[in-house]
Amino acid sequence: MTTPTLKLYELVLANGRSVSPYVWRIRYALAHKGLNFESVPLGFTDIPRAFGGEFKLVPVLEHDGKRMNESWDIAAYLDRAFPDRPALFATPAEFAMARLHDEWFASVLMRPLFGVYALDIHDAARPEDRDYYRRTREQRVKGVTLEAYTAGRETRLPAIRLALAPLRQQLARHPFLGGERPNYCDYVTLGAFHWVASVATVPLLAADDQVLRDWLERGLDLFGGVGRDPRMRALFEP
Ligand SMILES: N[C@@H](CCC(=O)N[C@@H](CS)C(=O)NCC(=O)O)C(=O)O
Repeated sequence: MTTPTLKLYELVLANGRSVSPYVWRIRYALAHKGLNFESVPLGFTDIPRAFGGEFKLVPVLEHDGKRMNESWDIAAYLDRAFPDRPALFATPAEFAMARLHDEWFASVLMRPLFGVYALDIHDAARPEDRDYYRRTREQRVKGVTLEAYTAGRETRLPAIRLALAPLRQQLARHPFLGGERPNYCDYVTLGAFHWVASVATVPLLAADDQVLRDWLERGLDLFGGVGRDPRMRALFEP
């Protein structure tokens, strides 16, 4: 079924791949609801121009000419605007629990992951975006260069792998974080792995991390394989 009125503004790298973890969760959310969309690829430095300064970050979703940002607002909007499609959040409690999952993942994992992949993102960005990315990200880490910020990054991988233990425990009980079927917790988490897989020059996960490997394979296969992309880099050590 086509829904030509939806446009998703995405952040892309030099190879054209969509990189943002927040965009990826909306890609999955749209697929979950069976909604097609037109993709509008933007580089880092295109974003302010594309929205006349109204939005500084993507995802931005356009529906019937109305634009909105913030991935959580977009996800909630999709359930309101398309109530006849499969719900992303079956109840307010599910919405609240998925937000809790996102808060946990963001506070425990997103910054350490940035610490490992900050320079890889720079190197994978479009050449015309690299100076902007470096300047803004080095400001964010108090003027430390991306090279210094990521130095010795391999030594930080064991702690990150350990921090993923709650996911493995849940996935030993159920095929998806959401239980028998994927829910927004899966999309939030898959989004982060897509971010890493877009840029990683060092694999995040150990070769024998079978539980996460199996879940990722299931996640990539969802909705006819929307997550499959030959440009993805290895997430697992050989
Ligand atoms: N809270 C926002 C975060 C979105 C966000 O951080 N987007 C990043 C990409 S991961 C972005 O657009 N960055 C552009 C820039 O830094 O100029 C959401 O959930 O949508």
